[in-house]
Amino acid sequence: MRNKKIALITGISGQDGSFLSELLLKKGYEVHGIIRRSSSFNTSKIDHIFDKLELNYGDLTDSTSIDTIIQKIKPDEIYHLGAQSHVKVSFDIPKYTSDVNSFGTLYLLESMKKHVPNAKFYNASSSELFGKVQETPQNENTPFYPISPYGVSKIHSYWMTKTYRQSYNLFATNGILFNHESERRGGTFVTKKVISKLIDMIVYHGNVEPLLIGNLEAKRDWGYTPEYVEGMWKMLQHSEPDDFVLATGETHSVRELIEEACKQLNLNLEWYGKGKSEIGICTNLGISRKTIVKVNPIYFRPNEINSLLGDPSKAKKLLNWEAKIKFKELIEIMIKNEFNK
Ligand code: NAP
Ligand code: F7E
Repeated sequence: MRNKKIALITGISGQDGSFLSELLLKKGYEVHGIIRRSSSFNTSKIDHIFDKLELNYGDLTDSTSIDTIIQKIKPDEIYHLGAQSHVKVSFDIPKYTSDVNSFGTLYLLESMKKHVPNAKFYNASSSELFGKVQETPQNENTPFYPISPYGVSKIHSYWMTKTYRQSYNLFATNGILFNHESERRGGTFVTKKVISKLIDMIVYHGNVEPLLIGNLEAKRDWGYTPEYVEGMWKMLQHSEPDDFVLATGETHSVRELIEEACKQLNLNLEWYGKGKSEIGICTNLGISRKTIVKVNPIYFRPNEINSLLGDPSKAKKLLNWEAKIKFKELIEIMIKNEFNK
């Protein structure tokens, strides 16, 4: 009998992996993670807890490394968060995205079946599965209609998780998570990109290039990551494996995100033009009017999900999970933490 539960996290160096590691360490787990070899440091988000973690080199495209690690560690809980997680990039590298996101999940499930069939498995599924949405809001029963290589790769991963649950009686759960953000979000995702750039505007008195932005009208259900990793943990403590949506139940556009961030930063923003030529001018940054936002079509996607809105009522009822931090407070937290950095 082991005196500590052992957790294995794929994607431990990412946004969610870093917050989940902190949570599991606080709960007394022995936390192991899989990291990729990189020619430059890729552990900045977990450096503050580095000495408390057990890290193993591996890659989700390499079934041998996955199998060796699971056989060695024999985890009680596996949190599968590793992925090529950028939707726009998935249009540029669709095969690699599938190799990592679809087959990585399969390798983990096979290895779990072989070495630790009594372990619990969390699969990082995504609201991108809903794609061209078939109903609003989206819940666990809403039909899927993915429209990006990322979404399709995650459909494979979702169904493989469900198939292993049903065929081999594994405790394998899908968390269908809507967008969740924090100061640790990768810099190319829209919330982090907008907030860091607007803060740079202030710090450098407007002497920086404008924020180049894509589709201003796309709407997302944005929540705060620490709350979502708590939801992942709760899913694996539930009496049985299942599928759960985690979301705030609010949706806002990229335009609203920029407007709210400007408001909180006391930047007066005025929009001019339309479509590809739209710009945002700030009237109170220095003495002259300054263009701080510019639409740039290079950030448009070949296919776009116009709007996502989650219905998290199942998670509320069965897991007692609820997103307390909504849109405005999320932006407030991200701004505060960005300034502190
Ligand atoms: P993230 O910050 O992009 O982190 C992705 C992690 O996966 C990183 O640790 C990355 O390692 C690792 N990884 C990438 N390719 C790998 C490979 N070939 N082998 C091993 N590891 C690899 O993503 P996140 O925001 O934390 O999201 C966590 C998971 O939830 C992902 O599966 C994502 O698709 C899914 N998801 C996220 C959201 C969201 O809003 N954040 C919503 C729904 C679902 P490096 O650090 O070396 O790059
Ligand atoms: O885009 C629009 C963009 O890249 C959000 C991943 O964690 O959540 C994330 O995927 C929206 C889209 O996130 C820019 O077109 C406008 O409509 O921040 P994002 P995402 O694509 O929603 C899901 C749930 C995941 O599962 C993914 O792993 O913002 N947008 N202008 C832009 N997006 C970016 N990145 N950059 C722009 O300049």
